Amino acid sequence: MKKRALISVSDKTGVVEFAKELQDLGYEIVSSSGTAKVLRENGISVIEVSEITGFPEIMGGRVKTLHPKIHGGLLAVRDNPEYMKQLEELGIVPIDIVAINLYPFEETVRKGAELDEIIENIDIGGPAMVRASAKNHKFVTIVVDPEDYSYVVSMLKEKGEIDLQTRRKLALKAFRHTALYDSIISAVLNEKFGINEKFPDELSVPLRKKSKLRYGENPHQEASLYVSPVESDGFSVAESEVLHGKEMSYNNYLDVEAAVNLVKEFDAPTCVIVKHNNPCGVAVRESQPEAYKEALSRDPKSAFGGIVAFNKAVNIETARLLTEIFLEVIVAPDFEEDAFEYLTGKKKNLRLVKVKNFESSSAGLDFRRISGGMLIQDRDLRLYEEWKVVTEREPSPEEVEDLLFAWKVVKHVKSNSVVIAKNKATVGIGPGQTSRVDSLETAVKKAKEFGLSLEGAVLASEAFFPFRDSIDEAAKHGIKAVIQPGGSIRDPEVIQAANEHGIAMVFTGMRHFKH
Ligand code: 93A
Repeated sequence: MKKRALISVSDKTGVVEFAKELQDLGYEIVSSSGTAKVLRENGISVIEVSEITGFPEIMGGRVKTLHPKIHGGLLAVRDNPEYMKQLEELGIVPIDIVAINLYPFEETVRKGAELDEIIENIDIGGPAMVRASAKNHKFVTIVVDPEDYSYVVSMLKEKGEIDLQTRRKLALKAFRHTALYDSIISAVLNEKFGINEKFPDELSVPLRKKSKLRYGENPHQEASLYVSPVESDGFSVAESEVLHGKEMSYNNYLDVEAAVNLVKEFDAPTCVIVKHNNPCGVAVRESQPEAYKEALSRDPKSAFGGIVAFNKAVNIETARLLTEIFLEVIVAPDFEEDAFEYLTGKKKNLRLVKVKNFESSSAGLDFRRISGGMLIQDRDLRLYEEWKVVTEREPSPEEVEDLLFAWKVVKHVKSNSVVIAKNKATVGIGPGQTSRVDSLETAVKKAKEFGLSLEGAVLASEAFFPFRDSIDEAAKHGIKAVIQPGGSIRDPEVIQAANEHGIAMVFTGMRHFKH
């Protein structure tokens, strides 16, 4: 009996060549109507599915291959004589090779189609055939990716068959393909129906590999970058364009994420410099080069090899300054043409990264892997619940501006975190200490190291002060205003300390732990 190949594809890329090769190798080609038409037009003889089923395609193609004559052929267990006898009696012919790709659901969503059209593009018969063939991989080769046509053909030419290990690999790929397809449908409809269920009982998160990374956090760890096909029209660091320079590393992506999320908090020209996921200098100024100069001056030692983020397109004046020290990445909504020319001319390796849809807000959830599971939460997108002055002294208008600035920064620093700021620039940042007063000490130490005055500065703490010690310490250095969530049982003691020192204090009612 002649070997049979079933081909039913929406994406017709490479299908004509593939079918021709199979025909030359002695396969009989079976196809659904659209595929059959293309193949015939290219001189390939095809048996239409409807000829086999004796049933026309109905309801505009909603039902075309869903038939025992097809599915019996896909699921035929060649080494079971009883089953094979059944098939023979019913005139069902086994199918050996199957090439399918599904209705373009994602593309239909992306082009902004109406819900009816989106739903019509949910493939039913395709996945059924893909899954049947993958289940029966012991006898059937299932190809879901046009990229695989050529090596399937070469293996057939070389060995006369597809070996079992290859059939298994292709089956895994096929199951992953239908699983991804369904997870995308579910995610898209969740949004389109306005149901927006965030924490369903079962969760499948669609992700598609974008690139293999050179290595992970360390050279002995393997790593890859995956992107979300359903978040593709929003703010995306994963889909940033690396316009120039060395390949982005795993740590570069993490630092870019940290830097960009912080710089997005501001409207006026702002520069954020990040090292190991924490900011080491942040400044808001009227002009971008000023913002960069100020941010850099806050901790030039840490900034070496840092990630620099801007909230406006990088201009030529800033570009000139950026080539003065070694930096890993410059990330921005864009680069002005002359700035881009200048930077690429001066620095071969410097990564220039354009974030996708910088202006859109971050969507989706925050995922953290733990052994055996995953922690999922809302992103920390809000700033404060209230703005309540709790001290006798009200902060001055300048202090209010600095408090708000420091509060935005401290939200993006690893806990425990303290940020000291003045004139809308950081003066000292104390990240990731195990006690709050240690964070304060780190921030003070940084300020002193770079000759920055703490007199008249403000202080932000991402969580409440458990004791008055930090306030007493801050007062010693001339800190004049403090912002913190409040909520400690010792708040009265902390407020009293502030009053004693003439410090103004604001409670935000919102904590920003960052682990
Ligand atoms: O509408 S369906 O869900 N019903 C079916 O019975 C069916 N059979 C194949 N979609 C179905 N297909 C899909 O049609 C395939 O997965 C493929 O994407 C497409 C190929 O159709 P045509 O050959 O007519 O272009």
